[in-house]
Amino acid sequence: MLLFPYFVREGKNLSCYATSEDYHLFAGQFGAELETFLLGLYPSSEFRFFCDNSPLDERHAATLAGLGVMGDNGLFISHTYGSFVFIGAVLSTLPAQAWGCDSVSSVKGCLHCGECRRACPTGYLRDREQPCLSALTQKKGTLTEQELAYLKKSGSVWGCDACQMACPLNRKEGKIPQTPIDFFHKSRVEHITSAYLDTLDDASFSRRAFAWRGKNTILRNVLYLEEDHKS
Ligand code: B12
Ligand code: SF4
Ligand code: SF4
Repeated sequence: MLLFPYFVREGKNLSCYATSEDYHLFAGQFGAELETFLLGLYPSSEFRFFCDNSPLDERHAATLAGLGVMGDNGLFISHTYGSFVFIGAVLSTLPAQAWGCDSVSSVKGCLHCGECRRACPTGYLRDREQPCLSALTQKKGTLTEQELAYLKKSGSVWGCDACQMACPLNRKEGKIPQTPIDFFHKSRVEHITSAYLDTLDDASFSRRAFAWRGKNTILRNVLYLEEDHKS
């Protein structure tokens, strides 16, 4: 299991994870190089890298690997960078003993302090009948009045970080540790407007993490909040 810390700064109206270019671009390139490296060491084995697309629950696997704890906000919280980490995995035909990885850690929980539940803008962490705002901002089509009310309350056009910003395990000496990975410091956008989306050609748009549901989905959210702001 591998972790890619990504926190630089909080986004103004979008989640931190989407402020740089799409992390799948970084992880994909990293994973391809790692597979080649491992194949060089063990030519008769097979290696396959995953990030966000593995058949495993990546949060659970990272906890079993001893890299951190499982948070009540549903996220994996690493010892060093908190929950602002993307999780990667390498699956291999090489026996676990050959990696020195033949035992697993016990799954440990977080502080159970309840800060994430209190901060959750839709109440999803208190009542699973409510939608998670992150999923809601990524939902295609028309949103209901209730869903639009959640959008308005949060002001987010993409993703949600409320349960992570509230979590005390994400702060070391009062600050959220910044990522040392250069990729996440470049090509940043921390406030999305319809004018900004207009400036993106198809190739630039496709390199953003908010592109995967198509332009209409994020544009719907942006236009709704811009209209609401005017009225
Ligand atoms: C589908 C998906 C989503 C969906 C569903 C989220 C979810 N919680 O599963 C949506 C679009 C909502 C989403 C949102 C986000 N995601 Co996402 N997502 C995934 C994906 C692709 C699969 C997850 C999965 O299998 N879910 C299955 C369901 C059943 O899991 P679950 O809903 O958590 O349910 C379990 C627990 O919640 C628990 N449970 C059940 N009832 C209750 C009730 C309470 C009160 C509690 C506390 C728990 C609990 O039991 C359930 C079964 O195990 C993974 C990548 C992967 N392959 O693992 C990334 C992944 C989990 N996502 C990630 C990220 C970064 C996010 C966001 C932070 C992005 C953002 N800022 O908006 C948010 C966080 C939302 C949250 N608090 O969970 C990272 C998480 C990194 C980390 N440190 O943990 C992952 C691992 C991707 C990656 N490779 O880095 N995601
Ligand atoms: S991402 Fe937002 S809406 Fe989803 S569980 Fe966390 S705080 Fe709640
Ligand atoms: S805010 Fe508290 S309860 Fe929620 S994940 Fe962090 S430590 Fe756990």
